Amino acid sequence: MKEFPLDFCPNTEGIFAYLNYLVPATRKQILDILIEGLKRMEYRGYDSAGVAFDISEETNNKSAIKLVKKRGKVKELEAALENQNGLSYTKEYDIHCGIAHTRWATHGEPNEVNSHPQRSDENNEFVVVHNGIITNYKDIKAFLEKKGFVFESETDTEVIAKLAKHVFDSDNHEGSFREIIEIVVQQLEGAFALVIMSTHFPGECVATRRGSPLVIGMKSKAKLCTDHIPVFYSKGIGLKQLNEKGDNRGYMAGLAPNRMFSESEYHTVGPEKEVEYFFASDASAIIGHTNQVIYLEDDDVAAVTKGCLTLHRIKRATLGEGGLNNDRKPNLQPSIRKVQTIQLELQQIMKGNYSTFMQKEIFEQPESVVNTMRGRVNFQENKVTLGGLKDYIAEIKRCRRLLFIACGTSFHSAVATRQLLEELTELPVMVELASDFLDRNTPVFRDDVCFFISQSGETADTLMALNYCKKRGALIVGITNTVGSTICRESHCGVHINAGPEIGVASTKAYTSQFISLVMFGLMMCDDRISMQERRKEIIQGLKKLPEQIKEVLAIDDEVKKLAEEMYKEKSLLVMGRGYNYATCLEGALKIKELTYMHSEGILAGELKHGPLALVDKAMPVLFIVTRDGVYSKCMNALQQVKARHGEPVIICNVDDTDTIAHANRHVTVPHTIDCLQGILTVIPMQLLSLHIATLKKCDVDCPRNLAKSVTVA
Ligand code: G6Q
Repeated sequence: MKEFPLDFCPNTEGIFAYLNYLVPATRKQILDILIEGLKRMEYRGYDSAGVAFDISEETNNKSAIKLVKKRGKVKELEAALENQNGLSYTKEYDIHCGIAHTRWATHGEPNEVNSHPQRSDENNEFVVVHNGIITNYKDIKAFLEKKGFVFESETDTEVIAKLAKHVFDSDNHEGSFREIIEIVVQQLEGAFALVIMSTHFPGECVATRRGSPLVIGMKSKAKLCTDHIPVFYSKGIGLKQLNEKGDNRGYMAGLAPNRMFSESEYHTVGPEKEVEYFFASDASAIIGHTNQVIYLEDDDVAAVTKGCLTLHRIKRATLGEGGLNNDRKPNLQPSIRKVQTIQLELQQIMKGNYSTFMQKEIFEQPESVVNTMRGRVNFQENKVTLGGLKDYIAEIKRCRRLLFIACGTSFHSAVATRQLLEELTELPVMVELASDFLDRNTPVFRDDVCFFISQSGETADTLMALNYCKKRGALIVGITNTVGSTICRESHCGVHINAGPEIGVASTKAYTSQFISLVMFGLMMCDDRISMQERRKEIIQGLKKLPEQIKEVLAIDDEVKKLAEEMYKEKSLLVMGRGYNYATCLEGALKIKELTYMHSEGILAGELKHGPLALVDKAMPVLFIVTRDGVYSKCMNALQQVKARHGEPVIICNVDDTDTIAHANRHVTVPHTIDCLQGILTVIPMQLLSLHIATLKKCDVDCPRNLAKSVTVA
C-alpha cells in the first residue's frame, strides 16, 4: 500500500490504556474497560484495532503479555477477545496494565500485523500503542536491523518497541522503565503520542507525547495527594550518540533526573493506596470513569510505578525553542501540570434520537449559540464581557493589526466576520489560512495581535502558525471549543466558544459559535465609542433573536430535503453570493464536497464575470444566496447574469422577499436579521442540504472518507 505523504495524514487513531493499582478487577472487567475506551473514540474513524494485556496468570506467574489485534471494527476485536482459548476471564488482578488502540493505516495496509500494539520481539517484551508519525523511522529501522532485529510489520511504530528493547538489553537491564523510554523518545522525530507496557515492568506503564494529544485520568476512593503534579527535568542525549556508539551503555547516568522538587509524585495519601489511571488521546474515552485529568505537554514523559504517577521532561525549553511564554516572558516551560476537572458529560457526546452526530449538532444550534453567549452578553444593558479577553482589550486596541489564522471551517468563521471586525475595531484585519501563512513566512511583529481559531484546538497547521507568531512576540489569542487543548494552553488569552462537544467530522455548530464569539469580540472592542452605540445595540438585539430564528430555519428541514432529492445525482454545485454571505458560499461548498464527494465551489458573485461565468449553462446546478443587505442590488445583477446564460438558480433569500423569489427556479427562505449576522442563518440550509445529499448518496455522514476530526499532523 502506498504511504500517505506527510501533508495528508489526519490523525484519526485512538489510544486508550487502563492501569489498576490495588483496585481488584477480573480480566473480563479489564478487557471491557479497554474495549469501551476504544468505542468512545470510534467516531474518529479507524480501520483496525488491538489490545495488549497481562497473562502472567496463565504462564505460571512468569511475566507475559498477550496481544489480540483485528482488522475492522472494535466489535470484531471484542468478539475475538471472547474466543481466546485457555484464558481465564474470572481471575482477579489487584494490579494490572492494559493498552489498546484504534489504527488508521498510514504505513502499511490495515491488517493484524500492522495494527497496534506493536511489539519488540516474539516474547512481547515491550509493546506500544502510537498515534502520529515517526518521520525518521527508516533510519532507526536500519540501525536496529544492523543490531539483528527482524521487523514484522510495515509500520513506523514498530521501531519504538524494538528500540526500547535494544536500550534495555544494552544497559544490562538496569534502567527504570521511564529512563528507557526517555532514551527512546529522544531518538524519535515526527509527531506522536505513545503508551508503552513491558513484561519487564509488570503493572507499570510509560506515556509520552510530542505534537499529538494525550490526557491522563485519575480515579481513587482514597484522597489524592495534590491538585498538581511537579515535573522533573532530565538531561538529554542525542541520536548521534546512539548511532556513534551503537549501544547506549553509560547513557543511564546521563539521564539521572535533576531533582528540583521535593514533592515528586501523584499518589494517594493515608492508609488506602488504591488508584486507577486512564490514558487516552481523547478525553471522551475517560469521562465515563473520572473527571480528574492532566493534559500532557509536548515532551512530558509520564510513568506509573507502584501506583504513583511521576512526570519528567528531558530538558527545559530555551527561549530559542519556546519563544515567549503565556506571560510573554522567555519560555522556561511551566514546572507543574495542574489536575483539571473536565466538565464534559457522557450524554453530551451521545447521539440521542438523531441518526448521526452531524444531524444532532446541526439541530443543537439554537442551544449552542445561547451557550456561547451565556454570561457574556447583557441584552438589557447592551454590554458584552468576554472574561478571557477583558484584561487584554486595552493592549489589543493599541495593536498594529489583527490577524485571524485558521484552517477549513474555522477559517470561514473569520471570513464571515472580517467586515464587521474592520468596522467595529477600525483596525486592519488580515484573515489567513494557517498553511499558506506559514508557507509565505509572513512578517509578524510584537505589536500584532494574532487570533487562532480552532474547534479542536489541536490542528497542526494552526498550532505551528501560533508558535511562529509567539516566537515573534505577538499577542496570541485562542478561540477554541476544547478546554485544555494545546492551542488553548499555548495562548496568552482567549475565548472558549462553549459549543459543546462536536463529534461529526464536518464542523457545524462550532462554526456558528466561532462566528458569534468573533462578533462578541468586535462588540467589546468598541463599547466606549459613542459613534458605534446605535450599531452595537442593533447587533446585540440581533444576537438575542438568533436562537429563535435558528429554530425557524431548522423548521424548513423538509423543504431542504426535497431540494436534496432533486440535486443528489448532480456532479457539481456552484454556490454564489457576496458581502456578508460570501463566507456562507465557501462554507456551504466545503460542507457539500466533504460530505457528498460532489464537486462544489463557493464563488464570490463579484468575480463571476472574471471567469466563473463560463461554467454557467442550463445544466450547471447553481445555488445563489441573496439577502436584503448593502450588496442586494449587486447580487441581483449577478443573478441576472446567471439567468442570461440559461442558469436556473436555486435561491436562499429572506422570508417574504417576493421580488427575489420571482427570479428563482426554486427557493428556500430564512428569517431576516441584521446584515452582519445573516450568515449564521444562511449557512444552516447549506448544512442541512449537505447532510441530506450525503444520506441519499449513502455516504458516511459522521466520518467522510479520507478526513479526520482532529488533524494533528501537518
Ligand atoms: C470541516 C472540518 C474542517 C475543520 C478544520 C480545522 O467541516 O471540520 O474544515 O474546520 O480541519 O479544524 P479545527 O477547527 O479543529 O482547527
